[in-house]
Amino acid sequence: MGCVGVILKHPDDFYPLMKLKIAARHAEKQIPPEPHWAFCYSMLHKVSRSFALVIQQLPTELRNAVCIFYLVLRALDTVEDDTSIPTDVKVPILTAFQHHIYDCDWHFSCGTKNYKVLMDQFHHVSTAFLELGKSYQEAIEDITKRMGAGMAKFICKEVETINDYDEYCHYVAGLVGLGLSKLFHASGSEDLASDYLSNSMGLFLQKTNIIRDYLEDINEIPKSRMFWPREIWRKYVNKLEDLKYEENSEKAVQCLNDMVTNALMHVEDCLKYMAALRDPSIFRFCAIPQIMAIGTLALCYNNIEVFRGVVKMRRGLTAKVIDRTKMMADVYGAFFDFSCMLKSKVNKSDPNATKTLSRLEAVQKTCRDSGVLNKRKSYIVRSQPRYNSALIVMLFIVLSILFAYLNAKRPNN
Ligand code: IN0
Repeated sequence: MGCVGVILKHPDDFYPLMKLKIAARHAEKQIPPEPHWAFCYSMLHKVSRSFALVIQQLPTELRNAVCIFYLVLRALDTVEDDTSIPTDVKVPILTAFQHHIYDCDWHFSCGTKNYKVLMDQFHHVSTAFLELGKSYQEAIEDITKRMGAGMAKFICKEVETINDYDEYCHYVAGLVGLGLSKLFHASGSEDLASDYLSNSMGLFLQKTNIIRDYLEDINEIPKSRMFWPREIWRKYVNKLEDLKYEENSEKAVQCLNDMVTNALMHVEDCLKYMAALRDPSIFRFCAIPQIMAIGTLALCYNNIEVFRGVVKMRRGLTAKVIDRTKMMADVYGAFFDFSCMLKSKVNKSDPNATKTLSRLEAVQKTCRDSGVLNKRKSYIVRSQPRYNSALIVMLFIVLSILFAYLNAKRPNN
């Protein structure tokens, strides 16, 4: 569907989309003048799109630490992901990464596109890292060390059991939660959150990514990447790749629903973590990715398209989440709405229906018991497009501007 079609189908996406565009323009103009910081912030915008905007809203000192933490993690990820690096070269790089961040002369060329630039010019990241406060540096160093070791462990090991799955997700995302909690605490704005809840925040995000990216990971060249645990998929197929074949559609969707049900077990911990945050900008930074995750799970659940192509929340819905997430009431509201959507998709004949429904009911109970589910705009998408007069006027204005612009650009003859 074209841009105009999407706006016609979801007219209330228009305003938050415009706001997001303006915010992105504004953020891009705020790149710091020092070359190393300029590199870090422009790289952040290139690799993380909307998430960069939320980082940008953090208080300056914490924002710099999070920006560097994010780029260090991306660099580690680039090394881990690059299948052209032999294992005996890759493992020592991963396990010594906590030293590389202190060394402005270190670099290792790998990855493609923006990630190649990040790796080639990693000295800018190290230079900026060395300007952070000691407590920020120590938190980043500690997590880099533990994550590098964990990634190295899983290079030679497949994700067999659900325990392995939780362990892998702990290394690549749970530790990010632990690191961020330390950075928030170091900034003086938050109490130190428990490792357990911090880990759950990362696991919920990473499990959602793993579910959503099934096809991309299985089709990876030269070698598939497999993160779905055998303990789950073996109940449905003999090989993980069999899930993508049309003749296995029914089993594939059941397996997918099993994976979503597994991810849902982290929701209550995530709500607890977010409810304890005090600083509004830190709260938004944490809450937006979490709402995106539950929204993505709602979209993926019972959806065969996960095995056929890309299933992502539409840009307008992302813009709406960014626009509307201000306090815990908004989070409870969003989790309640997306749980409703998930509940409506559960088929009684699904082998995990009872478990899925009981997890969703528990989430809804937490949201209801918060006592703040009041009158608010719903995230649930109406299936019928609504054409309202405000939209038609808006569209008319936009088209007129576009027409005038195109006319002005026509060469005079
Ligand atoms: C993140 C997380 C993140 C943000 C806030 C609190 C967190 C607490 C625990 C763990 C992770 C937390 O959020 C980002 C979100 C992101 O990058 N979104 C992408 C969208 C997309 O589809 O990729 C964007 O471009 O906007 C996240 O996914 N991860 C991440 C990485 C580093 C940091 Cl500092 C924070 C990655 C991951 C693997 C889930 C941890």
